Amino acid sequence: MRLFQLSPSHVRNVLVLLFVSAVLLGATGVHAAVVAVATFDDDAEGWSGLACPNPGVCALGSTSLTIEHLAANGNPGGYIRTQDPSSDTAARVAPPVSFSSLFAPGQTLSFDVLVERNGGDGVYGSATAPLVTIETAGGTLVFATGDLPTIDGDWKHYDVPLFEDAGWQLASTSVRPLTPGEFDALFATRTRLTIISEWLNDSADLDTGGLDNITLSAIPLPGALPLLGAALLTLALRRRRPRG
Ligand SMILES: [Ca+2]
Ligand SMILES: [Ca+2]
Repeated sequence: MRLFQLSPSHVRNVLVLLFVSAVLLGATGVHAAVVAVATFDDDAEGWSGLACPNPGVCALGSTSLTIEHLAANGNPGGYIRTQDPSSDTAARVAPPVSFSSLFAPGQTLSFDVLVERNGGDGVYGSATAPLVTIETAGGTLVFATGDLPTIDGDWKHYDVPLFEDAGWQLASTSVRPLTPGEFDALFATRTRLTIISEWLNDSADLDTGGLDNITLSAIPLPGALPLLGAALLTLALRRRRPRG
């Protein structure tokens, strides 16, 4: 059996196929496809604010919180923000049904944040912040980050995977990592997703957390992949023909 003995012409064919495939993949776009995006250029686009028990555990009971829409100084254009609701609660935002109904496992949720102390004495209360929480039948999925924005700095971008990832933990009676397959099972029972909109310890309730460009995206199957498969199959069949 000498299945993998390739002649120089076969090697050349494979190299040509790989080059053409790379060009096709680039041309057809392996980039993430935007499923939904909130740019907040005109208004808050139906997003709602929540005051949740510290450090942002909305599943323990939340009250509604006013969302401010600002027409300028976003990233770019308009953006939304919430003000620190109280020293007992943390501000978060939740999407309207028109946005949340598009959630599916495998997507990425991205957004830009702006943390402003507004003259208060704001400092981070913790080295990590719960970027996104997903309330499920089995507890709250929490995706936290230790990569915090600069206070009174620029807009900071985050990408949160809506699929199995070491960044996700499950908070119920305690906080623990997920077991393989557990994210998908819990995600299927989700009741609410929230995004952080308050970051600082601030006794004066002055700090605000801005959000812009909340984007839901998915990696589509590249249109060129079937072409690549067909090309490789053709090559394989040609190699199997008897010579002569
Ligand atoms: Ca904007
Ligand atoms: Ca605060």
